[in-house]
This record gives sequence, structure tokens and C-alpha cells, in this order.
Amino acid sequence: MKITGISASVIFDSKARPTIRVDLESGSIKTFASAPSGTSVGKFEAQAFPKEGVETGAAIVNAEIRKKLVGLEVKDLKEVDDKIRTIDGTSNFSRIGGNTAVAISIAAAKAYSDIEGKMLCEYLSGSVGMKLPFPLSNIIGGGRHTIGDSIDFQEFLVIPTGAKTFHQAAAFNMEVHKEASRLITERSPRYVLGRNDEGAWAAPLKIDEALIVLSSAIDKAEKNTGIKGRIGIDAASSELWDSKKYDYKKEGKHLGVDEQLTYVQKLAEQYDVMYVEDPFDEEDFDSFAKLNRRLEGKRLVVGDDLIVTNPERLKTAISRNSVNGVIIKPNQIGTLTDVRSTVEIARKNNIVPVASHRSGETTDGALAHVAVGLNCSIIKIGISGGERLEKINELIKIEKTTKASMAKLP
Ligand code: 2PG
Ligand code: MG
Repeated sequence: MKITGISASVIFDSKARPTIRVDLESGSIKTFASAPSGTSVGKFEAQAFPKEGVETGAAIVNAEIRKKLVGLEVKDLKEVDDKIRTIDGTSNFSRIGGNTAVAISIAAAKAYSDIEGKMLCEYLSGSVGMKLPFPLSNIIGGGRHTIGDSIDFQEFLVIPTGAKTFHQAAAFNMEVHKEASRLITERSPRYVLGRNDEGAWAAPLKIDEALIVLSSAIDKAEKNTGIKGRIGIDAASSELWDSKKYDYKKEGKHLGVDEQLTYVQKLAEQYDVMYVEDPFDEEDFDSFAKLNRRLEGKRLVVGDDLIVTNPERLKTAISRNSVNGVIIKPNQIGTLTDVRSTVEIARKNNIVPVASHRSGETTDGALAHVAVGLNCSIIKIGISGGERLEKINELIKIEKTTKASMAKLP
């Protein structure tokens, strides 16, 4: 492919924060991509934008990167991604920004797909058979994604383990979302129900109460649909960790590392939680490993801030047996080639890759294609708000077009 044009502009994400859009041209082919941003950002993630801000990221594309890429014959996506890394020249994209890099990488991948007359997921999957991921959806929200006196854990999620199709799976999660709103309103009739950053319910609940409401909402949805669902939690524990203890403001308690281990294990067993993300601080590979051992592989122990989609951090987690699942957020690492490496390492080591949205999203549907194309068996994606539904609806389209079946869960 010869890149004949590339430009960047500053747009807004779903949290009304500025982010980047990259437009790319190869002859008559025109593509674009935009990058999401996180709120509970991991310390080891690629730096989202240059330190001067998103405008500088866009300006670098419009001047320096345009000069270096336009007119260039690039044989595959890896070559484009390698060039972006070389142009940046830092280990964490601090010069051009990981979000700038990922928008270029995705726009280029879309161009390659168009040239080959394929959908982006088909292009990314190559000869590997495609499967639809199970949607893991945020139902009740707290932490930094929710304004006010919010629940200490960031996310209470559902995964429709019994769904036979993606369409059915998405409908089940929507049913749980709806039932949860009914149950919260029943408990607190005077409360005006609101949605947080990811469209999860912002509710006047503590952790146990949220888990009870979510369990009942899942039970009700199971009765209504005949499909089975299980609970997930993203504790986003780095946000609770104050370097000595886990500080639970709403629960009114402080837990040391061992107490945190016992607490999370108890919750997982008591509420039959299938998926536990970031139960410990982003530096604590050992406590992850202890929990993983205690839960005996029966539940997913997943690293987000711990691993930040970084192949080297994933290798460390594997060597210590810290996780059996890993969050895959393309902008945490910067290019789709890096994302592919991380997913491949995960797959080879029986670690479940979970493609994930960010709290600040755009209406770019590419994440749906990344999940299918790179064989992630789960996609963590809200089911409320246009920026999340774009990905859900894209997956419904992919399911209809490819007739692919659902992935296998462990
Ligand atoms: C997370 C994400 C998405 P953020 O912690 O998993 O839910 O949040 O994008 O704020 O990092
Ligand atoms: Mg997380």
C-alpha cells in the first residue's frame, strides 16, 4: 500500500474530553480511526498524548508523520506500526502519544482491509477461524467512573455464559441492565437513577448490596430468557491502594494486602463471581498469584492495570502465575501489532484475552473487529450509550455476515 495522505484532528470522546482522529488515504481508499481514553489509567500504560496535550499529537501527525509516511510503499500493517514506533523513538510513546499511534495503526489496518476487500476482522484474523466474543457488560458502576459518593469497586458486570449467539448475548445483558434499574428503584424509590461514564447505573449501594442487586437482576433475566449469566467485578484496586492499605471510603474500611486477598476471595465464592479484574494494585503480581491459586482456576483472575496490554508485563504475570485472563486495550500499548503480540502470548499460555473499551470512548467500531479478528473470547463493553452500542451493533453485523459461532469460555 502506498499512503497518499494522512491528517489528524482533535475531536471529543464520550466524556467530552479532547481526543484524536486520524484520516488516512491510499489512492481512492479513505479511512479514519479515533482513540478512546481511560479514567482509571494504569501507571505502566503508554502515555496517551505528548505532555503538551492532544493538539501537539495532532500537529506531529500533520507535519512530521505526514512527511515521513506519505508516498511510502508499506507492505503490511507491521511495517506501518514499526515506522510509527521508530518515529516516536520512546518506549511508551511519550513523544507522539499512544493514542496518536493507535489511531494511525487502526486507520492503516482499515485501509489494508479495504484494499483486500475484507472486513477489518477478516483482515486481522488472516487464516485463523473467527469466533464471536462474549460481551462482558457494565451494569452497576462506582469508582472513578461515577460522580459522588460512589461504590468503592469500579464495575459490577455480567457475562451471558449460556448465550448461543452474540445477538442473544447482547440482548441478555440489556435485559440485566433493565432489571437492575427496576430493582435499584424498588430499593430506593426516592433516588433519581443516573448512568455513569460507561452507562452503568450509578446507585446508592455498597459492594454487597450491588452484588445482591446484580444477582437478582441476572436471576430475573435468566427466567425471562432461559439464558444463563454470571457476575464479573472490576475492582480497579490501584485506585483504592494508598501504598499501605486499600482504602474503601464508602464501606468505611481499610484493608491490608492479606485482608484484601481474603475479602476478594470471599466475595468471589459467596456471589459465584466468574470474573475478577484488578483485585490488587498494579504492582502486586504476587497477590494476584495468591488469589489465582486460591480460586483454583475456577474463576477468571484478570489483569488490566497490572499488565496494560504489554507483552513484557504479560510474560511476568505468566511466569508468576498471576492471572488466567488479560485485558486488551489497544491504546494502552499503542499499535495493533503490539496488541497482536500480547494476544498471541496470552493464547499460547491459556490466558483468556478480553478486548476492552475505555471509559472515554468514541464512536469508532474497530474494537469489535479487533476482538473477533484477534480471537478474544470476551469483549468488555458497555451496553448503553451510542459509543458502546456502535461496537455491539458492529458485532451483530459481523455475526450476521460471517455466520461465525461464539468463542469458547474456559
Ligand atoms: C477499566 C476501564 C474500562 P478506564 O478499568 O477496565 O472499563 O476503565 O478506561 O477508565 O481505564
Ligand atoms: Mg479495569
